[in-house]
Amino acid sequence: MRTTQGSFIPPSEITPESVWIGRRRWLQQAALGSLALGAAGLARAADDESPVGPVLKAPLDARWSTTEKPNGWRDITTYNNFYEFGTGKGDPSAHAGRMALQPWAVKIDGAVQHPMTLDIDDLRRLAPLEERIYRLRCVEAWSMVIPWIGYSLSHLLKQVGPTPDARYVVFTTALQPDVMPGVRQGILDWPYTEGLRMDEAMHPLTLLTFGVYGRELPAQNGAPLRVIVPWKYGFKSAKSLVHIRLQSEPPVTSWMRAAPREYGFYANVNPAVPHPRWSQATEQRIGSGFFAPRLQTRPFNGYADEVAALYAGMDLRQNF
Ligand SMILES: Nc1nc2c(c(=O)[nH]1)N[C@H]1C(S)=C(S)[C@@H](COP(=O)(O)O)O[C@H]1N2
Ligand SMILES: [Mo]
Repeated sequence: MRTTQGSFIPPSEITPESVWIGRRRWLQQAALGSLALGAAGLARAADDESPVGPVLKAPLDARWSTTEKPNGWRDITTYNNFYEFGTGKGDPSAHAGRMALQPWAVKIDGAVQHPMTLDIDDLRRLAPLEERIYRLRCVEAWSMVIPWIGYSLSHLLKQVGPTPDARYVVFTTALQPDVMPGVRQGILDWPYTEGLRMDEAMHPLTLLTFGVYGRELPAQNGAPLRVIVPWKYGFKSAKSLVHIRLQSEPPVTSWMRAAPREYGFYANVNPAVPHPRWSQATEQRIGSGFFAPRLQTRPFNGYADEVAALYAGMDLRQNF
């Protein structure tokens, strides 16, 4: 996902992806045992697939989960978009570990009766955690299946008592320039901000997310908490939240500001509306192998039964 203002992405930021692909290939070969690496090399490859980090367990919520096979830990934690750390898919796993995660608090204010600032422990305890296996469809036409852990954002929003003026929710994410090489390069207008209409934010599918694969979120996936909106392109699912604001006006988000023709406010997954520079009709499932057939992208990323009613009467070509 690069904007038309292409000049601000130096070639050095594009190479890490090829480095990453090289490493993957190495790991695949190691796993096949086709290289004479010995036990250490094989153990390394196996370890890469084992979840690491503090345990965070939650019962599976089958009602809101897909039965598709989840991607492996390695794909989910090494093929990332987190532009604060660079534009390469391997940059977040290489650099996000330096982010300061403690203490962590989220301010919730704006059009609410009870503005509050909650620390991460308060937030995690606010409602029962559930595991939700969601498809994630990136605007770059790849996808994954990911077992997230969290609870519906609506639980938090109800706590603060939205006033009648609360028509939109704005998410602002962490800004730690000292440890974020992408921020120093000015790729986007930082901090990264995203937004939802209030009814989208209140929909049970919208997950306030604390973990993945039975562990606390790794830094590169948006530790210590993020939002996941599975029927929208991945960029709507803002990582490492520090501020949630309710307001009456629609926000101008970071991606809208960077390239308004390419990234709309709604960003609902829509195979019928191509990105100005590529088709959105199909997608590559990460980890399925380079020669695997591409999948047909589904309207609302396959969640149309759950969310299409939110957009009744709207022209989704106009409101892309
Ligand atoms: N703060 C922040 N959040 C972000 C991004 C980002 O660059 N910065 N990238 C988005 C994009 S484009 C995608 S596809 C998803 C990727 O989430 P994942 O790396 O956990 O799969 O995070 C989204 N959230
Ligand atoms: Mo994305």
